[in-house]
Amino acid sequence: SPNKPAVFVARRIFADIVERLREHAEVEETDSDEPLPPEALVRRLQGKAGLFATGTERIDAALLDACPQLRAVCLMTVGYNNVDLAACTARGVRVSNAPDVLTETTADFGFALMMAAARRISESERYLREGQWKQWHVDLLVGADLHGSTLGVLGMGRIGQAIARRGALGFGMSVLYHNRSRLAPEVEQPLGACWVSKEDLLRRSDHLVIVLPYSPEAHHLIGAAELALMKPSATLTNVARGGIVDDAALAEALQAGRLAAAGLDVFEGEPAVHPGLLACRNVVLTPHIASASIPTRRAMCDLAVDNLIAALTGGTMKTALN
Ligand code: 8YV
Repeated sequence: SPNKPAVFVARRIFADIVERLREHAEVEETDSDEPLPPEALVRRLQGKAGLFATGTERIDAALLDACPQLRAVCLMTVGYNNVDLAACTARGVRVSNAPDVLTETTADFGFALMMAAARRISESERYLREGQWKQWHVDLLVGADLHGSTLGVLGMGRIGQAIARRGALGFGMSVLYHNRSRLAPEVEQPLGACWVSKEDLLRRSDHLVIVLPYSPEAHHLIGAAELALMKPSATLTNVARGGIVDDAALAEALQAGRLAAAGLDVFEGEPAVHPGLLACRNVVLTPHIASASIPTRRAMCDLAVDNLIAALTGGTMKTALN
């Protein structure tokens, strides 16, 4: 109907969720799993008041100026590092992300990656599949323990806290964290979590997990100098964003035995992966799937659709960013 606002869905998502959006909006969608090049996105956005976005689209002043009818950008992701929020706000474009709905799923996966790295699960499976398993050795594929060790959380937001909870309450780990601000005592206490400096966190952690939002200030926050502070027996897990860790420096540290193992779901320049990391046996690599459970991916899409409908019908977005 001509009264419904026009929206564009920038990637193929769940068909029934698009149908729900159609009840409130004139929907144009792409059936593609490929990211749209910026020019194509601008073209498809002509005349659209809303955008259902997947976090990878660059939403900047140039795009906004080329799409003057755009009123709302709703992301199905928690990370919004590809959105120039100030440029949106200046043009009256409302923006939302999708926090909370993916917290526990992402924490589960971060924990799984950390365990896989510590206990060498990927490496063990490769060993078995390659037919190398001929006999038992006392030190065959021995790894590091999680229980009783020190968990370090860099970025103690929702997901960081959910990982800390798993470590403290489920695995008897001591929890250290570094964050711009300290948690309230009533949040720290049940986890036994201690705020420490970034340097102390690096020095003291047996298992470091990175769960920080990406920003230009966070670029290469973990580089060669930071990795050098870590214990050679430690593991590093990243479920945040590529670019926070200097992948070349990490590959070097892993290859040189200056770090025991890593679990990585995100990469600089993904979907490309640094060849040095691909060459390391002691790293578990996954294709940015930490939030990828069926209920969670659906909840992320549902939340973005709820926000889009609210923004375009004069309602209140549940998780507005501006
Ligand atoms: C997405 C994410 O799967 O929410 C986020 O910030 O990183 C993931 O949940 C990914 O960003 C898809 O582009």
